[in-house]
Amino acid sequence: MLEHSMLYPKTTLTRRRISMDGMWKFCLDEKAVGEKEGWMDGIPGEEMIPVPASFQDFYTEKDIREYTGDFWYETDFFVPGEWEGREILLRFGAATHRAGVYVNGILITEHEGGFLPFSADVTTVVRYDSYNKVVVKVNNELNCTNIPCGETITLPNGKKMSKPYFDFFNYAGLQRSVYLLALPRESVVDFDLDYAIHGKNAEVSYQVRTNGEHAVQLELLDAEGNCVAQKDGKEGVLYVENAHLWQVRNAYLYRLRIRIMDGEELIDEYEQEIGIRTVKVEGTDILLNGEPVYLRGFGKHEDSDIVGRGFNIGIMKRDFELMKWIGANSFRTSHYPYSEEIYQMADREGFLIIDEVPAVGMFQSLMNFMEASTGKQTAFFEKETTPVLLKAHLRAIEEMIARDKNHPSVVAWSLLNEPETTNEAAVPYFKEVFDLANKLDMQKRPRTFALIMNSLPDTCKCYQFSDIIALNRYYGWYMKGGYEISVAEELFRKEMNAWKEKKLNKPFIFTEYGADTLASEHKLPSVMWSQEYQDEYLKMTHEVFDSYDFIKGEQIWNFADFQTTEGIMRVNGNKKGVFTRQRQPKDIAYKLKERWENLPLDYKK
Ligand code: GCB
Repeated sequence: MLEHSMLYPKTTLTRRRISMDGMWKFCLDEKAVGEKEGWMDGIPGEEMIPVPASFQDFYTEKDIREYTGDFWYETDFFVPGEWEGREILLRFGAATHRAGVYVNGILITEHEGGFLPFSADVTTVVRYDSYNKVVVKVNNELNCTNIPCGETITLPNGKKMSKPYFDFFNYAGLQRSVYLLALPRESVVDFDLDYAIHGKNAEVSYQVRTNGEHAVQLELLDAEGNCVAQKDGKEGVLYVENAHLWQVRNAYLYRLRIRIMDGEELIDEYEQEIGIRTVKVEGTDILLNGEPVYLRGFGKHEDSDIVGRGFNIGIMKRDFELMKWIGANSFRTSHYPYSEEIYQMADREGFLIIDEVPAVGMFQSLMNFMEASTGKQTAFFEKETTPVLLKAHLRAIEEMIARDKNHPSVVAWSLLNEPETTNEAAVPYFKEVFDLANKLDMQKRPRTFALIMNSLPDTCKCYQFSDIIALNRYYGWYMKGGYEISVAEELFRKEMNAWKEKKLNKPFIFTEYGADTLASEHKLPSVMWSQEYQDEYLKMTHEVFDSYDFIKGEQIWNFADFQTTEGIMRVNGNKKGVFTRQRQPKDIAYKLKERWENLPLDYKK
């Protein structure tokens, strides 16, 4: 069980939250001398940097952009005297990829994993009615004992460098908001919900976890603030008459209020918006509220100019506007859980999320996207260090599910992206990963993983674990692109026919397909990289999708162009975006809009 609550930080009658976002002191630690030189009491220099943000793209020096190793942040925070007697926490939305938090010189907590929140309990070390110092040592090295996987090399000139086994730039830092929190000593720690719909009415089953013995009360408020159901006790069922269901692109949110009471006295109060909906896989259908849905949308990234992977509230807004404009209804949080605010927005806008844990890079290659198409196999899960990796992976799943389980938008868990599955050693690894997700999720949402190009009907040893089979396929791009596209189509259909013959009776979705396209290039007749070729590629691919009844969704790669490691296969990043990195449409956006606006929600019912 996780030591700290993963609930989103909020101010309520009993809780206080102060944002610590802003300019923090910043310092690279090239020689790894920070601890020895006592940086936990204060870091050297006067350099300041924004939080939240990735540190890489602010600077003009390449040595900073590519910097790999330890780097430190520092700021001061004031703790009001009236908070004495409460639990005082510093809550980090994310620190990529690992961090140690020092307050007033004392190491309070360490956290591994760069895309999920953690808290430092500073109750016993803070000074009240005065300023306190927080120093955070962050490290962005990649290895194969943590996710995402990769390696760190040292160049002959002594500089370290990240070598990701994945295709996005290794942005790092305090990339999400930091909050100072004051909580009651006895508080709501966690809650789980599950839904059942009976005609016009609904049942909301719940379990609340607190860290004390006092009584718990629940209230469910409708959008107007009227209480529509209430119940006492840490476990039970809320009965809702004439329930408004949370529907695709037509969300209705209730507000769940959880209180801990000592007789008439309020000890703690926590509130969260929730949506009443069910999710289920039945045969080859994905059912929302019992009705089949066809997914259309994107694999995305948290990625934008200047702030890198730092949470950017303006980009979030623009992305949702573009997704609405184009007629999308879903996205996958490739390749890591996104900032919590993005799920809140999806809850409001009625988007379906496939929530992905940062288990990417489990096909050992610096160019996995290319090499998987050549049939290359790597014995990734046979390493001596695999048990250590598995532990980190399971921990990330636990944190992700704890953080995201109560968002109505989250309809499936993606537990790995493009792992090596052609070797028996993967099987026990997968079993643990899939079993844990099922155990932790009260709603038992469908689980999936994205299959890489060499995970084929006759080579993949792990697809049986998936409730939804999710394929990443690039026929006509990495395989037989350009004038050979007719061969690509044949090979694609051959693969789909082989899946069909397996009669798996499960829904298939495409979690990736796409072609790199430069917004600047037009060419008639088409060549690869031109906008015309992106169109041809999609026409072919969509025709294949439309030919198979069991294909129940398409999430194109990628929503927008994004930054990657530099190399001969990437032109200042990956250019498979339907939109540019600045969030303007390529030509294909208009074609996709036409297709998606005309596909019924229950397409292939
Ligand atoms: C993939 C990966 C994704 C890459 C993409 C590509 O299979 O899952 O991270 O960016 O291919 O464009 O090569």
